Amino acid sequence: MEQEKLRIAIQKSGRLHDGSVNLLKECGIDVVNGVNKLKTEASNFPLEVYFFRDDDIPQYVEDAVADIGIIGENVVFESNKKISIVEALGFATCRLSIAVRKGEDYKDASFLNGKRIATSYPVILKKFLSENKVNAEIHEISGSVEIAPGIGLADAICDIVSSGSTLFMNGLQEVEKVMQSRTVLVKNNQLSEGKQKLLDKLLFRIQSVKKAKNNKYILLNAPNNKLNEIIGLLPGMKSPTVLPLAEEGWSSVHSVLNENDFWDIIEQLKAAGAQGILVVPIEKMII
Ligand code: PRT
Ligand code: ZN
Repeated sequence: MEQEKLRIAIQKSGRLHDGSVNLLKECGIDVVNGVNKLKTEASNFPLEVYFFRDDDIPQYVEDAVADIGIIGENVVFESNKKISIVEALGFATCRLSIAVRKGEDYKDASFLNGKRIATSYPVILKKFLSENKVNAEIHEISGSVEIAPGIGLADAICDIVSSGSTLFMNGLQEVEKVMQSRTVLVKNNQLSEGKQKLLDKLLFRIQSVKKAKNNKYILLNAPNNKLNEIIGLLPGMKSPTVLPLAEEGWSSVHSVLNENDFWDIIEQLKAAGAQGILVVPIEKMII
């Protein structure tokens, strides 16, 4: 019997394309470049890769044209399809915000009452407005939302923001954060047992890659009389590895540090007498 394959839908081109292909690559899955193709196959994992517009992916995953997909949470919530989020992927993070013309005296959402708001996200915006008891007119437009206030098409916009420079360049100020959006892996709700197993295998790899990115491998030299203090500063996966150095009275200490605690702990290690500190990226982390 032919082996079952998992079908993943990723963005054909755009902000999520490279991140999606890179993630698969980091998981040890080679995807032949398929920019002009609808579909390609991984050479070393039972995976078929489909290239779609991101907005179409929720429907295709719900309809089981693809089993899983990579999209922004903004698209997941806007589409309202019966699919499930399985994992946040940690790239192309952004937020969906409301912005008004610079200089407007905006105090709270009641400012938006009776106003026209241009957006490509009518579903999410409608929910926000009703939660905030605002009665505004929603103008759905599909691109270049940020120019709408400037050309008199709207009084406000609700759009994706990442650095904020698009708003700035269009004379707008961000006034409400409607949602934070991460890029996520989604799945069809009725995966066969075989496909779920393949997904679990892929997820295990994705989680190992994510953990590795959040952690660094650290090597340092410690005078033996400071060893206990230095080891006490290192969380490590279990406990640090300690090896004697050729020079009497010194040891080499190896451990793993979380990115978030990194600078704090390095300072403390130096203060405690650690020397020759080396910090190296970790490729995969299996725990
Ligand atoms: O052709 P297709 O439909 O597949 O692509 P698309 O044009 O709809 O999507 P694309 O590639 O622009 O974005 C895909 C996903 O990336 C979005 O659904 C978000 O989840 C995520 N993402 C992350 C962003 C941004 N950052 C982003 N900055 N999507 C859009 N933008 C746009 C935003 O619309 C605005 O025009 O960038 C501008 C704002 O950026 P700053 O940096 O100036 O604030
Ligand atoms: Zn799109």
